[in-house]
Amino acid sequence: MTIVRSIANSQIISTLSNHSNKLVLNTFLPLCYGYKKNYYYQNAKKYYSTTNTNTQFVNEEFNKARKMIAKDLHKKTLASMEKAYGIMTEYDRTTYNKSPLASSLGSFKDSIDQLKDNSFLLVVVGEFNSGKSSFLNALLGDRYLKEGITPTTHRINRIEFGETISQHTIPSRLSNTEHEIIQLPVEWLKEFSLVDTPGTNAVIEGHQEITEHFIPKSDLVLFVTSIDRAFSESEKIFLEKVKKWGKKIVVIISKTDLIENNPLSSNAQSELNEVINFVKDNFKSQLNVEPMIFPLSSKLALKAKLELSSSINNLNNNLNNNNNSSNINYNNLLSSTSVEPNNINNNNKYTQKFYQELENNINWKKSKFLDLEKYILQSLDSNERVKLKLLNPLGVADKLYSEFDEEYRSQQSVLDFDFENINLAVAQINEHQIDLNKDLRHQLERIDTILLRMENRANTFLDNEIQFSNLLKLLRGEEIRNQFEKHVIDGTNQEIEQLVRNLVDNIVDKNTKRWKSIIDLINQKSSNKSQKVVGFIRDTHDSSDFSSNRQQTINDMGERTTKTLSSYDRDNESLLVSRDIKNAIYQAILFEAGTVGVATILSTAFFDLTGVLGIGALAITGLAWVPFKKAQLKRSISSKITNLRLQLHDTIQDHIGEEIRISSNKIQLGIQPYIDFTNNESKKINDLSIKLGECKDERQTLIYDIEKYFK
Ligand SMILES: Nc1nc2c(ncn2[C@@H]2O[C@H](COP(=O)(O)OP(=O)(O)O)[C@@H](O)[C@H]2O)c(=O)[nH]1
Ligand SMILES: [Mg+2]
Repeated sequence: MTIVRSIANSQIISTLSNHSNKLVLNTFLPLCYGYKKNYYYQNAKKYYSTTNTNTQFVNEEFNKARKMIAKDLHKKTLASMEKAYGIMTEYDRTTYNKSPLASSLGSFKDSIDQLKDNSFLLVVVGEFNSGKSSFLNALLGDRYLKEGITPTTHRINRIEFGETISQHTIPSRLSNTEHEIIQLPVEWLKEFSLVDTPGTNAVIEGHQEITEHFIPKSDLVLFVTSIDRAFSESEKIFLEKVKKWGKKIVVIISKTDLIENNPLSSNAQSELNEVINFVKDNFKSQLNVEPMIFPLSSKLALKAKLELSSSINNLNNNLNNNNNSSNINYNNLLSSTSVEPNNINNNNKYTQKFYQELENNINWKKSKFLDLEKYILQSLDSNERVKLKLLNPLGVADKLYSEFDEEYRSQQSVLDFDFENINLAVAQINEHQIDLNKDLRHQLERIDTILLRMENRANTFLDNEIQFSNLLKLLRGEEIRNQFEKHVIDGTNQEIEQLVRNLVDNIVDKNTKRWKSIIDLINQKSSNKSQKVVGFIRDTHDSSDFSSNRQQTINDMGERTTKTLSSYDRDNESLLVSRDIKNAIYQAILFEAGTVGVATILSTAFFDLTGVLGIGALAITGLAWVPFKKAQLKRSISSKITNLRLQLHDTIQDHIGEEIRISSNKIQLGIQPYIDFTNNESKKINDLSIKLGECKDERQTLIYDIEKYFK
């Protein structure tokens, strides 16, 4: 009502130029939405109902119910769309590489905002020079938009409601250009916003981007194609994009007067039909839709409206001159804040007069513009608009859902690779452990051999030394003991030490090699995929950790683990091990604490011998003890060596076995970030898929309801 009141305000009226008078006259009447809706709407409907028998009058109650349903569906659609937007934005935010969804998300947001906005966004698209601006001028009734090639036609023009005619620019959100905002005091613009676009094949960079930006937002797309080059290749490409946003497209074939005025054209109607069929067929085959097609001439339509405006003014003058009380004054008509019942007829008469005048106008008839105005006024009634408005974000959402499905598939295939890599790496770690343990067993066998040789040496020593002829030497325990140490024991520990040192070296070398082979395997397998990979580990609680994407993770863990693996101090470690071994050998054979060592065994044996000799029983049984003691010593040494073997096995198993476990763990820990990363990614994408699955179901239900209630 504000417009009406403000126009009623004489001050504003006086500032309105003739220009705006014409504007309101030519646009307000044919498209008298909103203001005194029932009155004008019914008038218009009655008017159209005489020409269109299909018009249905729906009963009031039904309308009321439908309004409530509309409100409810609006709420539900908004909630579902905002939920989906939230889910996808979060996914995009936590994705290191720019996700392919990023570009569509802005458009999705726009379409949601458009649902919140009350106005119905009609976006006029088509190639440069196809007649878009001229069409809007014809619709608005005057030349508000520049036609042809001028600097402003390079800009997006948004036409919206304003209390007075005004024009200003606002910077574009997407590019360096500006948008032209044209405000007109046209009542129906309270419900409609119009967007005039520069053209889909505009030569100046950035236009296409802007044009495509407005498409996702639009509630309805009016596609203008010129009759002299209808449905060109570039139009086809453009329309495919429009269709992907799930938009309803209405087709205008412009400049039909060109055929009629063509002196070479013998049968204009059949030529026109040909073009219509061509466009229709192409839409069907290329886009799989059957659009509404309006062939028209904006040039003739505007001409007719401009002619009419002057004749109405004359009519007003006449009426005012003849009867001032009739009140069918153009300005008065618009300025009525309420339409008194006794005025209705006059106004109705006026409306009718307007259309009759237009109908009688030869240019208007020829323009075929009426069909399109009827479509906007009548067919595109509030129900249809509710439906299209609700379907707008749902259509855009569908595009995003399919883009997500695409993303999901590609992510899954990368993750499959990752899991395969991880399995291979884990298998390698197991193999590594088996391999090292095999080496360990092998070295233990060699230690056994060394000990066996020592036992043999001990036996030989005992055979050679424990003899009656050697009695004196035997009695000097220290000497025999030194000899035993020198001939039997010495060298054994060095040999074993060397073996252990080799074993440790071997582990360190094999660790490094194995790790390298695991990393190579992961890198090599990943390199094919990593370009496409949208992977990362990002702690959502710690926004500083933005650097670790998938490749980074792999690189980092490579370096880190190589370092920890080579940080193993092989010299120190083998020194420790060898010290243990040395102790074990000497303790077992010679100085074993708490048990009887070799030396003790020997000296005990010798003591026994000397004891025997000392009591002078030498001749009797003494010598008979020698072989017996020798055998006893051999058995004792053998059992000592067996113990030693077991002890060495234990010691080496403890040290080296532990080292094998530690290094395998280090490798396992090395790939852990990659495992975490992959699990994390997998969980994220699957969670997203589940959540979006719910949104998809909601979308289906909503579409079903919208189609059901707003047929
Ligand atoms: N003959 C004829 N010319 C038209 C018609 N509509 C537009 N034109 C002309 O086509 C050219 C491009 O029109 P314009 O509306 O600026 O196209 P836009 O670039 O799509 O906005 C201008 O020279 C217009 O005068 C029409 O219905 N008939
Ligand atoms: Mg233009």
